[in-house]
Amino acid sequence: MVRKYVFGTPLETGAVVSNGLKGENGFAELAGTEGKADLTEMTGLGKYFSLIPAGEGEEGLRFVHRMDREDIVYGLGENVRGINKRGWIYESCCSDNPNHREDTRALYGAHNFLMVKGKNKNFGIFVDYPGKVVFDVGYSKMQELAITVPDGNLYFYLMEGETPEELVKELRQLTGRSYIPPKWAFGYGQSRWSYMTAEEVREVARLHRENGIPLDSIYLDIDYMERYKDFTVDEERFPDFGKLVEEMKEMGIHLVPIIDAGVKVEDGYSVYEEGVEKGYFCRTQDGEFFTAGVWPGKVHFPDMLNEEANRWFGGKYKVLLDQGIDGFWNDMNEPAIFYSESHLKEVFENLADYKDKNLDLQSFFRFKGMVSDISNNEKDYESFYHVFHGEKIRHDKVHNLFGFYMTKAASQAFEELCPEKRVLMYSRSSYIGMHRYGGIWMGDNLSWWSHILLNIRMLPSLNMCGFLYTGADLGGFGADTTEDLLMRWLEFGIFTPLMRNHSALGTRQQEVYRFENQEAFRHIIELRYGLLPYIYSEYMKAALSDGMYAKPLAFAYPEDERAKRVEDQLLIGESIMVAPVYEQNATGRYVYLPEKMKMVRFRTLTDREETVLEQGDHYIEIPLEEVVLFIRPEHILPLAEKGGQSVEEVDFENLTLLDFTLEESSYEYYSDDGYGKDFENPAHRKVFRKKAK
Ligand code: MIG
Repeated sequence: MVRKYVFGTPLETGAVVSNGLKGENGFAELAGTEGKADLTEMTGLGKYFSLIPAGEGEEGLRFVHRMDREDIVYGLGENVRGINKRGWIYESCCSDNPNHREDTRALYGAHNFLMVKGKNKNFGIFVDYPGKVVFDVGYSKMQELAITVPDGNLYFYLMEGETPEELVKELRQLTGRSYIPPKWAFGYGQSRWSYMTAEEVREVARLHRENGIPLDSIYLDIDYMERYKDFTVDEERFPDFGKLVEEMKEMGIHLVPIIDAGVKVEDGYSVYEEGVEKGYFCRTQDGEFFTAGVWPGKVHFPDMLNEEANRWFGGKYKVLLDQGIDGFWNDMNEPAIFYSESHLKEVFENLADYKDKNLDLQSFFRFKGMVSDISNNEKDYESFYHVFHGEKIRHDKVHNLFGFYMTKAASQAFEELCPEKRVLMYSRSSYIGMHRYGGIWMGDNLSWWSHILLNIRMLPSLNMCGFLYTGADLGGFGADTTEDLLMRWLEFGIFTPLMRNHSALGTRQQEVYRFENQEAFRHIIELRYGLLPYIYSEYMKAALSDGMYAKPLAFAYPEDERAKRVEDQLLIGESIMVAPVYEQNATGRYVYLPEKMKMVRFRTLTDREETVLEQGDHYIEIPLEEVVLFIRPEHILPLAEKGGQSVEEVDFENLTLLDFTLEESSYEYYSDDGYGKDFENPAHRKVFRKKAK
């Protein structure tokens, strides 16, 4: 049961698609601005929340819920900390923040969905408000969940259900089905900021193929463009681009270019000129186009929220589609602002005051702060405007929708330009509902061991919010990786739908063939390809049933007090549990088994060992080069024993069925061509069964 509460006159953000549900198991719409307290009493909201003004004389609202000690809070998508979000304060404010630290409050996405799993009550809430929202989950007061919206205009959805999975489904029914990428996008991808020339790209392709390391995609970061201009290709460094794309395809490799949010200000650049002429860029209060500095130098931001501008921007992807490109990643779409022209000017003026002065400490820090605060400055986000549904609206009020609409622009264009085909699309910034248009990657993490754990925890939280196609920069983006870090990370990464190795400019190069134990890397990546029939099948079933691909143990073992608290093991699909190693120099780890399971140890895809383990705690040896997973009782894990160099080469039909059958196990296998869209065709599903001997 979903209840919708309307406060004030909210904006239609576009997050919710299904307004048709009515009645008992559906949807009740309850509106009212007057007498908020009455409203909550009358409509059931009061059962969970008390509603108070956000502060003296403020128009904002605060929803307060008293938590029991044992309650678990799930959700909030892309954020730091645990699967259980208790004990920290999070802000929905899409931010270009490469510091994913324990005390970070906001990352790139705004995922205003959380669930409280209590002793006697389960409920979920979705706050549909596109500006900043604060989720204080036991930070100010350990037992209190307080959600603050700085504005009195919002939709508040309350979901009730027996289990968290039901609540997840209810959110998905409101917001639509998850994005389904082409099958090749489940292969291994190699990325770097940046491969600078066509030759470098060829070399990456060649070294993977020569060394027998499977690979399906190579990513083009900003330097493929001509001076960072969207929808251009540098002709000197990437001559005859279409041919390069073709040549790579012949090797089974897709090139995936990046698209940035800002459009370079440059005379003669058609995207810029058209945007100016048609007035498609965001403007300041005075009606000038807002100018920010990002990679290309000065840029204007397309008004992604304006329908016409949105369609126009989406149409531009055609330039690359026409050259054979079939996948993209959208970056810098929080949008990130290194500086704004106006703020920069102000800083320069103020700096003059400090010149030739003997700085006391206070003025020194003010001086220093002035410069360091220049990027992603709040004031800048308050200084430009959109035309959203015909209404002029200040950016900060709709800040969290920018990436959403940029990605929608692309997705809509793909629907129009190549309706039969799936195109790979994922974004850095996002808002609930964007999962219909694409996936996301988890942004600029670091080559830190703790970020493997962060990756493990973020995956189910994102799945809860609808984002199924996701993954982290494997090996770590910032800072220098090490061979063992990359190896352990890939051993978890083979289970994430998006499996991409990516690293930042200036850091140690981390293509797997650069390390000594190439063979081990090859085996790990081969295992991914062997697991693809299962991974793809589970992904598709999750997407098509509004379910989750990766789950916390608690969702499957709700009565198990231990399982409920496990934060470093996950269920991947219906058949298996994983327990990755995320500590350096560890040669194994403790694993908790909520029930009897069959452990499969992979030395390679085909050299494996099966051991049945009882319910309880086990110390499992996991040497650096090995992958261990656990099959649940009465479940089957289909495996393609002959992997391949690319997804195309994997045999999805002749499978080995690993299983843990006590009496009888069965598995519903989903398989399609991976490129078309007749998802519902029953021919894609068949059932495997096994009986005990
Ligand atoms: O300011 O395009 O998150 O993946 O390599 C950095 C360069 C801009 C941030 C992305 C990252 C990408 C990088 N970009």
